[in-house]
Amino acid sequence: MSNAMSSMQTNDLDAFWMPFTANRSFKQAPRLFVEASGMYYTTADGRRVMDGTSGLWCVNAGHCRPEIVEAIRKQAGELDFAGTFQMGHPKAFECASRLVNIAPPGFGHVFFGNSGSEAVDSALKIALGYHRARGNGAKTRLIGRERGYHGSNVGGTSVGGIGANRKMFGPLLAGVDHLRHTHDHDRNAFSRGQPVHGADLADDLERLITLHDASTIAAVIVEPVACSAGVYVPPQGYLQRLAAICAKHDILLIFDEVITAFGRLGAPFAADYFGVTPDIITSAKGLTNGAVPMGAVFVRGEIYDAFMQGPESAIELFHGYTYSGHPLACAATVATMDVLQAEGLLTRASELGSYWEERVHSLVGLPHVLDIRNIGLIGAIEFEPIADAPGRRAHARFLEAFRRGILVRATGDVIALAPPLIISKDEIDHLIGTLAEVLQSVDD
Ligand code: PXG
Ligand code: PLP
Repeated sequence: MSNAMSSMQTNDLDAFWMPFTANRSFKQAPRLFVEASGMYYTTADGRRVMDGTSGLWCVNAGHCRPEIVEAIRKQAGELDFAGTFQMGHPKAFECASRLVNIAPPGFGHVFFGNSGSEAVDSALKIALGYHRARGNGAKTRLIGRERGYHGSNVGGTSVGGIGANRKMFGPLLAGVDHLRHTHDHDRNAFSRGQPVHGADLADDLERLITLHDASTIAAVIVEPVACSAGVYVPPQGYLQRLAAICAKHDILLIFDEVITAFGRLGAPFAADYFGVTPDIITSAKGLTNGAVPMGAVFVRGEIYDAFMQGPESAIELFHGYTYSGHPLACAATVATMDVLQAEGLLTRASELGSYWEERVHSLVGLPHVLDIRNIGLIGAIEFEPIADAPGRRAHARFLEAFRRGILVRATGDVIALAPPLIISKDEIDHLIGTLAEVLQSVDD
């Protein structure tokens, strides 16, 4: 028995208030991982479970990659912590330089936090500060989108568009509004890649501009592919149109690429994949391959330059975190970029994409399947909801999949898939084949 397993038996599960979890039912029948390697987790009772979700969409290069583990280990023994407020350490600068080298053209500067949520709140504050620095202090409204997920901090929750995540917290930030979501089941069900219908939904921004006036709007934040709420792929032309409307009205466009950055779609960033250039890009997760918490905000040169005014001795941005550019996170990021680049993982999803698409769509016709969506190495299977029990159908399939040795993610009535980018075709067959058995076997 491993140490981790024996200590679990003496552990009390009560103290840890788990995030986004049904704590009481989990603690009655816990699902615990104790080890991981490559495509697989090992459970506390010694079973191997194939990771169909890259952890929580973050372990893009596979688990416990020796190069990343070693870089973290070395850094921890060499320089455990050094702040980055009026001080610095070389790894943070090396890390930032590496990142801007793979970012889309024009994104020459990067700000660090510790999570996607912090990246989002940083990006929103940078957008507000940018307009103010240019004398447009009335541009303070923030626009999100229905079904968007931008993390759990107050700013991200406010621009987020998932009702369940908002309703227990009251009004949140003032001056926020939301675009319509882009999902159109009737016209786009079973689309392969980007749906054909719905570019015109970007015009919903014109409606909000009419309502609030562009002179009050600072930024629009959207996920290029809305993953958390159930995988909504942008209709063809939608992002281009949204970017054009933002540019016309001096509204900053923020792409929240916490999931899509670092290869998930088959290009380094979704901005590259869709050929649309936002003003700010948020990222996290795959940045460190999930091994150390880290978030990063990429900004275009004009944005950074707008802050670099006034006396050179003055602080330009009154914002930051104790752990902005933490040495361990920076070491993990540099090692992750080494692995992603050496193994071609930033573009591997484009090579596997059509195989993946075929296999994911092979689930059509199985019981209760209402829709199937895919892009890059992301897949989603949506089920007809059970009346009065939304989400139960996907959750039951998630549990049965775990029992059969594959990890998938249930969100609402959707099962989402996003395996590590190292997955082989045989492993795709195993993942989808097992999921097909699950869909055939659950009787509800
Ligand atoms: N923005 C986006 C687009 C995200 O997907 C965040 C911000 C917040 O990141 P942090 O690191 O603060 O969690 C996310 C995170 C799921 C799932 O299963 C998705 C996320 C997190 C946990 C679970 O869909 N997305
Ligand atoms: N709360 C208190 C009392 C603090 O002193 C600090 C940081 O100095 C924070 C919150 C913010 O913590 P962090 O910088 O880790 O986000």
